Amino acid sequence: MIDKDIIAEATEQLVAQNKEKVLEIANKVIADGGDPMELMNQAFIPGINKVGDLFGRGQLFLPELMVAADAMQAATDVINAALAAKGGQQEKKSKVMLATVKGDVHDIGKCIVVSLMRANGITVFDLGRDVDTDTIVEQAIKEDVDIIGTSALLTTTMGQQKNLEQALKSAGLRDKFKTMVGGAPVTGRWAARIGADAYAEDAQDGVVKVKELLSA
Ligand code: B1M
Repeated sequence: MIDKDIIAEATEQLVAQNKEKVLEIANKVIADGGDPMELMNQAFIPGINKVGDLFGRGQLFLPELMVAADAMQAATDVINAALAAKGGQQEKKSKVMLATVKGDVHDIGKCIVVSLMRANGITVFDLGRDVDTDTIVEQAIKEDVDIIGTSALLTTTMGQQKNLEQALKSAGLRDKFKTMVGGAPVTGRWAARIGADAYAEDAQDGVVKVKELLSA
């Protein structure tokens, strides 16, 4: 367990957009053997959510949101490197493709999902962010993946997840792939409504859902 004062300090420094301090704390916690996902889930995600709330309420502006996002990205890089170092025997059988949908550049959460899946031995093809549906379908065929996962952080880009379902259906490919959706505004209801096979609330849930989909 990471000391609760360190957790509180990490959250506070992220909200204060202090990248240097955020990095210092992240590196120290990892060097001291702290759990990278505990630091992410208990400190940095609540911190960036607070930043998002302040931005949403007009108490913090876009330039500050961008500085906080940069600090969050730096912290995520440290966490992801620690997860990668933990390894994870790659299971060649399970192949997942992940992308943040077209029109959406939010990729911090998607990158955490990628890292945690890899740390759990899942082979992941990461297409990045702002990826259009045609590219997702083309690459899924090319890499012969089992699951296509999409992330959407904007209410205006969630529709891209529905477009993917429709594109797969029209191409006669819907049964070839399982689909999974995630992202802050995405819900299980949305997944059911668009016909996705699974919804994952966070990175851990993403790993669980991949395993469930592959054993189904
Ligand atoms: Co923006 N942004 N942003 N933003 N941003 C939100 C999403 C917003 C809710 C903030 C707010 O107003 N309160 C709001 C959206 C409102 C809405 O849609 N109704 C918003 C807005 C408005 C915008 C802009 C339009 C602002 C502007 O330009 N005026 C703009 C849009 C740009 C675009 O995409 N076209 C914009 C830009 C940005 C930055 C570039 C500054 C930056 C992103 C940097 C980056 O990602 N490289 C940014 C950030 C950082 C945020 C907030 C503050 C934080 C997002 C984040 O990183 N969360 C966000 C507020 C919020 O979400 N509370 C906000 C931490 C991350 C770990 O969580 O991504 O949810 P999350 O991922 C989780 C789970 O959702 C899940 O697992 C992850 C780990 O637990 N998950 C999956 C995610 N994908 C998954 C896929 C899976 C499984 C699980 O399987 C497929």
